[in-house]
Amino acid sequence: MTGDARTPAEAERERRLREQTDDGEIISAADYRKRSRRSFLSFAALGVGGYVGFNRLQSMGSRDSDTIPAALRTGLEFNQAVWETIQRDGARARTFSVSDIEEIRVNGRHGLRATSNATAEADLIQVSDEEAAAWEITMTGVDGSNLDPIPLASIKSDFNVHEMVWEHKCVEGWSNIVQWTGVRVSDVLERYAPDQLDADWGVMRTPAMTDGGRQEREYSAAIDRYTLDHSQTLFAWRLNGEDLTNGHGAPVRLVTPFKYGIKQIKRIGSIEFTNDTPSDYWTDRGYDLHAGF
Ligand SMILES: Nc1nc2c(c(=O)[nH]1)N[C@H]1C(S)=C(S)[C@@H](COP(=O)(O)O)O[C@H]1N2
Ligand SMILES: [Mo]
Repeated sequence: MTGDARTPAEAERERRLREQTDDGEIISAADYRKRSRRSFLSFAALGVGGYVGFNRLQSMGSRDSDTIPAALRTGLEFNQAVWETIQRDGARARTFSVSDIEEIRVNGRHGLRATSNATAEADLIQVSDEEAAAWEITMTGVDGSNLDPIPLASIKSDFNVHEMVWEHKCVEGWSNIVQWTGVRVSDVLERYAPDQLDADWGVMRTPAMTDGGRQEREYSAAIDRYTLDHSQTLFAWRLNGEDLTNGHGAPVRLVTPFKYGIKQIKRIGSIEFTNDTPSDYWTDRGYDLHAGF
C-alpha cells in the first residue's frame, strides 16, 4: 500500500483523532489483517471444537433443576470469568487510520422496518428532521422509576465529541473499518443518570414505532456496566462523516468496542437500568449475552 504518503491534512486529522480518543496504536488495515490471520485460524479451530462439544453436551444431564446442561453452564461461567479478566485489563479496541475507512452495508433492520420484508432505505420507518430534533432517550432506573430523558440535542452539544475509526464485526463473518462520531456514553450517563452508575446493566431498545399501520417488533441490546463505562463506547450520530441514514440507525446509535454488531444497537429510544441478568433480542434467540470478541 502506498497509503503511508498521507496528506498534511490527513496526518493532522489522525493526530487529532489519537489525541481525542486516546486510543493508542493506529496501524494500517493491511498490517492488521496480516497480524490477525493467525488468531483467526485458531478461532476457527475453536469453533469446530465448540460444535463437536455442543453436540455431546446435548445428551448430558443438568447439574440441578436448571434446564442448562451442567457442562454448558460451566462453559458460560468460564466465558464470564474470561470477560471479567478482560475488564480488569482496561483494554482498548484497536483503532485505524482515516485512510482505511470503508463503506458499510445496512445490516439488521429489526425495529426499523415499515413493511415486513423491507430492504430499501425508503421502506424503513423514517425519522424526520423534526422528530430527530425532538428525539429523547427515555430511561428507567433499577427501581423501575422513570428518570428524566436525555435530549438528543444535549447529547450533540453538551459533551466532548469523539471520532473513532475501528473495525465493525458482524457475527455473520464480515467486517468493515468505519469511522464514528459521537460522545462517550459514560459522560452522558454521569450527567443524566448519576444514581444509576452502579447498575450492572443498561438494556437499550429501539422503540417500536409505527409507520403505515405496521407495528415493528422492537430490537434490544443489553449492555454490561464495564461497556457502559468504557471510554470507547459512544452514542454516535455520524458514520464515515455523514449523519446516520435511517438504515444505519438515525438519529442516534450505540458503538462499543469488543462487541459484535448485534450489540451495536441502532436508533436508541430507551435505556432500562437493572441489576438482574437481563435478556435482549439476540440472547432470546440463543446468543451469548456478552457477544464479545
Ligand atoms: N435496531 C437495530 N439495531 C441493530 C440491528 C437491528 O437489526 N436492529 N442489527 C445489528 C447488527 S447484527 C449489525 S451487524 C449492525 C449493523 O449496522 P449497520 O447496519 O450500520 O451496518 O447493527 C446492529 N444493530
Ligand atoms: Mo450483525
